[in-house]
Amino acid sequence: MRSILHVDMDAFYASIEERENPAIRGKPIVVGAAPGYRGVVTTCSYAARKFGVRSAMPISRAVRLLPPSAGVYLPVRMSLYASVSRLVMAILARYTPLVEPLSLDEAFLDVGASEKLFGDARTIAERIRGDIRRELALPASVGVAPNKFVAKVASDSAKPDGILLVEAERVLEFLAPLSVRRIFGVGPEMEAALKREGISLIGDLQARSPEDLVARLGPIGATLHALARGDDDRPVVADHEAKSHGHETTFESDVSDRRALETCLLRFAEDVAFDLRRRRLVAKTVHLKLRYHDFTTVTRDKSLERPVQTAKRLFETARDLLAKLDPRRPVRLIGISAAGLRHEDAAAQRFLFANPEERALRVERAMDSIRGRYGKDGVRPARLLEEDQDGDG
Ligand code: TTP
Ligand code: MG
Repeated sequence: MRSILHVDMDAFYASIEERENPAIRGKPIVVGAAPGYRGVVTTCSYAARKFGVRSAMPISRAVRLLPPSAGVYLPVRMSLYASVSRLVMAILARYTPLVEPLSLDEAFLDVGASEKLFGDARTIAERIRGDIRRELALPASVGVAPNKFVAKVASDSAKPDGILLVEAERVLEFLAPLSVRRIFGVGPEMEAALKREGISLIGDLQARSPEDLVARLGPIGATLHALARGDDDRPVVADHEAKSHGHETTFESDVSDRRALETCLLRFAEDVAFDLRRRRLVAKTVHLKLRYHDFTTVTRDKSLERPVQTAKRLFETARDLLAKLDPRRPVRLIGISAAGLRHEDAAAQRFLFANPEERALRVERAMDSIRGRYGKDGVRPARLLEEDQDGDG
């Protein structure tokens, strides 16, 4: 029996806005287009949902349900939400390498192999909710079930700020009273087609034979029948399958200033390192790529004695590689990537990281959490800030 978690943040963008501004806490919050303009509600807080406001609703309709005098209307701040998302995913990665993000605010986890280490699936779910609440001051809901489909339906039922465990023996009775709309892919049209067959609840699907459903609905009938019975053997596919991870950029005009190139490398190293830590990976090799003004491209790499996951070490290594190249040739593109990726192993971590790396790692981990609170630009090494003040950011 597998143990699958579906973690989904509650009213994600609205909860972040609420966290950022104590003055609006508890008020009905709508994130999306500005009142009086065209556009839709991206999301809204549960307090706003009481007024009937929903995601994807035209903002004009939201304003009729919830006048701006009674609620708080805010624009979307995507980069803030994305940086918080990275921290949410980093918390999830503490409990298993098998994390499959579906969007910024939700992911599946297979925690079967983690139970020895962290406790049973429910305990892991509680710990995750606790970590997210404590470290990010945000609410999350978690569904726990034998497979993805049931876990996702369960997290939906647990909302807001809840947890729901559906044991294998209870899957059928859990699903039976729910609307067929709770099955992903069943939209208004399919709902109407099912209704014509006398089917409105998942239990109605359970009561039919798969042959009957296929005869009436076509091949989709078989899928609906399987899902209605809670049969779903899709694996959780982790997002760190990638063999290397990097960043590169092409300059608008060629650059021959060494310092500017280094600044660029430092910035990329930060992003790459942040991502490595989020995915609980360490890198054994650093690659540097340069394309010169004449389009000749050179790559250099260096394998490290001990795997790294800090911007400091990635940057130093890339800078050393850069130092060996001809400083006079104007550069058109520069890139850095981390390769030889492997999982940071909680137990092995102690001896894997050399001391200087360990110190840098503590500092950068601390920066990760500030980054989540204040967005990517909340924290930057002093050198990058200097650069920004020069108007060169
Ligand atoms: P959801 O998880 O669907 O919604 P939510 O987190 O706001 O609320 P809840 O899960 O508690 O029901 O989506 C996550 C974020 O994705 C959401 O905060 C805003 C964004 N989003 C869109 O941009 N467009 C959409 O149509 C939806 C539904 C969400
Ligand atoms: Mg959500």
